[in-house]
This record gives sequence, structure tokens and C-alpha cells, in this order.
Amino acid sequence: MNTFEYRKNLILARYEELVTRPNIAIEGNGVYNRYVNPVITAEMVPPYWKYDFNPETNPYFMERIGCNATLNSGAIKWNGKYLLVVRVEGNDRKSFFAIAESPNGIDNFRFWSHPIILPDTENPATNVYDMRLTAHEDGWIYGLFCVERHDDSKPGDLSAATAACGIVRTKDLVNWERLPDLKSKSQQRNVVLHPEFVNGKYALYTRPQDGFIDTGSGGGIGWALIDDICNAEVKEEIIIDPRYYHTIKEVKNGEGPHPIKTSKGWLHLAHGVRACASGLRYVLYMYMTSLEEPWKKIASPGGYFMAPVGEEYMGDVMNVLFTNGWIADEDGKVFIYYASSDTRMHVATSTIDKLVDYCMNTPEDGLTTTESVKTLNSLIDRNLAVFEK
Ligand code: M1P
Repeated sequence: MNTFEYRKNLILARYEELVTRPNIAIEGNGVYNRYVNPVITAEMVPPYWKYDFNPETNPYFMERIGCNATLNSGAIKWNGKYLLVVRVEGNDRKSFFAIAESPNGIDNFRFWSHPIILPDTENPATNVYDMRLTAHEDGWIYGLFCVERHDDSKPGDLSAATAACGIVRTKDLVNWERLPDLKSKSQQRNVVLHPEFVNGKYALYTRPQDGFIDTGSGGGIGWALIDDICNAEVKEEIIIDPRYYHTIKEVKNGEGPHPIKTSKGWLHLAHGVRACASGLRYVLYMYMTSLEEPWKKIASPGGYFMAPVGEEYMGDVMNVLFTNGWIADEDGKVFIYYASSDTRMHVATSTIDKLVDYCMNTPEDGLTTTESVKTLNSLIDRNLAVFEK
């Protein structure tokens, strides 16, 4: 067998083995279960996206277009299948969106044949990433994502970038209509569309920021009502979930996927960021807001919901968990899709009942050591009383 045939067979066999391997739940803390394998990795991008399959032009069957990472993915259930709109990052550092589909939400994810063709605006982006999907009650499926451009007010500064919110919509997940970017006084990242009209308007979770990385005066996760989604503009913005000193969201935070509606209120999943000697640490946390007034917090469990473990610590940007997709099934099962260290995608499963229980019954962060110890002692005392009975 020549090199071409040998390598082609090997690469295809390895790919098939990866995409068909079963995933197994790991019993966890009672709130959610992690799974043994990531659901999507760079190695699970189809070989025909990477290799030239023509022996004439690629006799050594060498990779031509490399994939660096598969990360921060939006999620939606579509025709009974679990779909992720994956942020695929090439070796050239450009991200694009591509849909991967699974029959059960936990394994056997396969990419659709081509990446999404995302129409540009007249001011083309350098990079796009982190799409949040919302099947809105107006009948469209919206995708809100970060649009990165170079900040031309700082010529020569290679790190100078601006972040804005791009908006697309679709009815079939194949053809996407580009709407104008969100107009906002500040830069924006992690913008998410609420699935229902609120007071007859579209509602956005925002994350105002002064710079590309630093949120500066942007105080946390914001809320804004939008008159016209085809010409979306943040006119007024309130902060509904502030960042706070010496908490898991001290440096910044950002809404994850759009909240899930439950009988007890809206369930929110978000990321919080704190600084430490090794850089920034990104963890996931939850909160709940009122059904009638989704901008009002009704539960705020203290601390993180999920933080990196094991290999999740390792990757392009270490010590990062990030989420922008989850799916709630009709039977109450919830699939939480999260990326580790900006490198690969994982799933964790829970239920709406468990997540509401977690939000309602996890003590809030008392914001000082004294309060944390009081809260802990209260649980210990109640448990010791149970044991003594
Ligand atoms: O590298 C970690 C994350 O950093 C950014 O998130 P945030 O805007 O909250 O700082 C995003 O670039 C995200 O894509 C990335 O995973």
C-alpha cells in the first residue's frame, strides 16, 4: 500500500473511532453529571475539511488546513436532534461557526458537511465567535455572536481590538440573514437574546465593557429592551447581575445561553472571572430571575456551579470553563454544553428540578469569611442534630 492509501485509511479509521465512541456519565455531586469524554474536539472535525483527498495533488496525504480547537458552542434541539453551533478555530486563529449533530446529546456528534456561511456587514469582521442561539417567540431562530475588529484609532497596536454584537437569524439553520450589529455606547461581548417579548419588546442580556478585554466601568451582566431587532440599539441598560469584589465574578462575568423558563422562574447559567497569579480563572455559575420580571434576581447561589477539573484545566487558555449553550428536553433533562480551556467541548447533564433546587437551596455568598463560616456552621449544627437523633 502506498503512503497515500495507508495514511488515508489510518486517518479515516481514527476519526470514525472518535466520533462513534460511547460517552459514559460520571456520578457527580448530585447536581449534575460530567461525562468521561469530551463531546467535540479538534480531531472530530471531518478529515475532508483538513486533507486533500486527491492522490495526484497530495501524494503524502498531508494535512492542508489544520483545526486548532472546537469550543464555545451554542445549542438547540432541532427535529429531534441535538445541535451545537460550534466555534471552530483554525490553525490560522480565525474562528467560524459549524453545526455538529448528535442523536442523543452526549456522543456521536458529527459535523454537517460545510461550515455556516455567515453573511458579513459592510464593515467586515476580523473574527467572529461564541454564538448564542435563541428560538424566539417571533418565529425566528437568532444567533448573537461576538464580532472582533481592529481598533483603527490605535494604528500599529497589534493588540487593539473592538468587540461588538453581531446578529443573524434563520428559519432552517442553513440560510442565515445578517442584521445590523447591535448599536451600543460601549463595546459588547456575551450578548444574549431573551426568548420572549418583554413589554412588547425584544430583550437582551448584555455585557458592557470599556475595552476589548477589560470591562472597566461595565459593572456586570446588563439588561436592555430593544424596539427593533432589525436595527437593534441599546438605549438604556441596567446591570442585573453585578460583578463583586472577592467573589468568583470579581473581574467580569457574562450570560451563558439564554435562560430556561421554569414554573419557579428563569434559570440562568453564566461565567464568572477572577484574577490570580496564573492569570484569569473562568468558572460557571447560576442564578434565577422572576418569571414576570426577568431582570429581577430571585435566587443567587454562592460560589461556582462548575470549575475546571482534570484535563479541563489544560489547553490554549488554561483554567477556563465557558458556556453558551444548553438544551432542556421536554422531560426536564438538561444538557449543559461547556468548553474547557478554550480547546474542546464537553457535556454535563442535570434536570430542571435539580437546577432549581440548586439555585433555591445553595446558600448565597455572604461576601466575607465570617459569613461563610457562619453558613457552614449552620449546616454542621443541623447535621449533628440529625446524627444525634
Ligand atoms: O478565554 C476565555 C474567554 O474569554 C472571553 O470571555 P469574556 O468576554 O468574558 O472575557 C471570550 O473571548 C471567550 O470566547 C473566551 O472563551
